[in-house]
Amino acid sequence: MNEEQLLQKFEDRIHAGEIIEPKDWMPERYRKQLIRMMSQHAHSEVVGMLPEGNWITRAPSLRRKMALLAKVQDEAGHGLYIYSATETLGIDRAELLEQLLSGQAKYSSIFNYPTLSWADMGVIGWFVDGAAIVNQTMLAKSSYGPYSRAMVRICKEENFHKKQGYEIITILANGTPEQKKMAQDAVNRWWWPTLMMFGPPDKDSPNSAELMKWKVKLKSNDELRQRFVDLTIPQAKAVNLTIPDPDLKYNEESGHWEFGKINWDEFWQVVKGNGPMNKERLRARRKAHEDGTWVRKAAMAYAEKHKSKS
Ligand code: BYC
Repeated sequence: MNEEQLLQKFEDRIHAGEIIEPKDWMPERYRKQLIRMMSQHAHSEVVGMLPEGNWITRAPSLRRKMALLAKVQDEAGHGLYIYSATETLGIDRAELLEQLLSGQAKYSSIFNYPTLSWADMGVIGWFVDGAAIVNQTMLAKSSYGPYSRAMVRICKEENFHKKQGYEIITILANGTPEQKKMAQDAVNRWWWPTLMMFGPPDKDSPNSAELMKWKVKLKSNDELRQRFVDLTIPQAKAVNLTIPDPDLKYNEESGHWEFGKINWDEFWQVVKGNGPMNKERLRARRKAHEDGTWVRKAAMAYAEKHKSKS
């Protein structure tokens, strides 16, 4: 078969809802797009450990400390699954890590904001993991097998993350006036950056058309953003917290919540590396990588020794 026929067969398979596996023929562009998106996702999980890791020692009780520790550990695991899934596309993990540490690779904008109070741990679980669930439930049906299977497992864990976050917020929102204020302040700071997580509006999203044609993405950035808003507003009302958007309005006809303008200039600044915490996040990742050198060396030496024995 020539290239054109192979492409036709590949697209027919996608159209028929078949799953593409690593050894199957795929267009180079599909492989490249997956490596781009999946590696950014893996990096996001690993960088995503930092804003919360920062609060493990300051969690207000042993129960909260254990839950947060487990959540941050889960995120390391998610990074690992997705790096492994990306490696099935023929790229080495060391190369992907180098792209992250050199500042060349992107990771989710959301992790470039600071975590200023304990309520931020609640709101990250509720909003950020909530947004991740909306995005990843769709990706669990994506056309690339190793990615979709990783998403199924990750979504299960994200559900716990979201529940622990919403529980923290519910307790603070029903607590003392200071606690309620802390919860509202966290909601005010994280709402808009969370909406940005879904990526630029569809009209400014250069990758969406191709990704949707090949069923890597099954829904657009704007569709998923809307779904998140529709799910989250009732949850905010249930705990008497206010979403910081004066333009929020329920549209009876469409059954959707309409929301105000997102500051896309801020989003692109953060993506370009100029967010409040970009430099700090990369500095922390580089330090963690350097500090881990001896562990990697020891693991390699152990593996080598084991190999020569068997
Ligand atoms: N931040 O054409 P577009 C998590 C970039 S982990 C930074 O729409 P696409 C969690 C985009 O890369 C969250 N950059 O792109 C972890 C592209 O640039 P390049 C991560 C962004 O791929 C721990 C350009 O803008 N989740 O949830 O069609 C604890 C144009 O965008 C962002 C994933 O990665 C952003 N927010 O759609 C808690 C999920 N948005 O590469 C939670 C998988 C866009 O062309 N990824 N850009 O230079 C996706 O679903 C899609 O890649 C996106 C973007 C929806 C994010």
